Amino acid sequence: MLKKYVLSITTLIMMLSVSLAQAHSPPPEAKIYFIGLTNGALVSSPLRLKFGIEGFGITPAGSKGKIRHTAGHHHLLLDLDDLPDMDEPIPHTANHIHFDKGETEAVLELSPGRHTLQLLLGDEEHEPQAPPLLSERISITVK
Ligand SMILES: [Cu+2]
Repeated sequence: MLKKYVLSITTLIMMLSVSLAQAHSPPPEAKIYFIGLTNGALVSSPLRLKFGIEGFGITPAGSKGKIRHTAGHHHLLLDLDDLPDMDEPIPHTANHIHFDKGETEAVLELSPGRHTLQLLLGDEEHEPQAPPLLSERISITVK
C-alpha cells in the first residue's frame, strides 16, 4: 500500500516536470531560418534580412500569458564562434541582436568581407527555448 502511494507520487512528480519542461518547448518540427539567403551568398551592405519561422510563433519580449509557451522573438547571432549559454538570457551585445518587438525583418550594415549569421529564438525573458530553436549558421561575403 505504501509502496503504491510512493510510486504514484513519483509518477505525479514526473508528469509535472514533463509538463513544466514542455511549457516553452517547441515541437520537434519547428524551425527558424533566413528567408532568401543561403550559405556562401555574396551580398551588399546594407543587407535586408528576413527571418522565417515554422511550427512556433512570434511574440514580443516580455509577453505575458499562454502565448509565451508557443512563441518567442528572434535574435541574430552575428560573427559568433561560440553559441551563448542556452540556460541563460541571451546577452545584449553588438553580436547578439535582439528583435524585442517581434520583428521578422531587419536591415544590417556590415563591413566588407566574410560574416556569419545565425538565428536563435528566445522567450519573454530572452532565454532560449528548451530545446533551443536555432537556424543553420550561414557564412556570407559582403562586397
Ligand atoms: Cu531577446
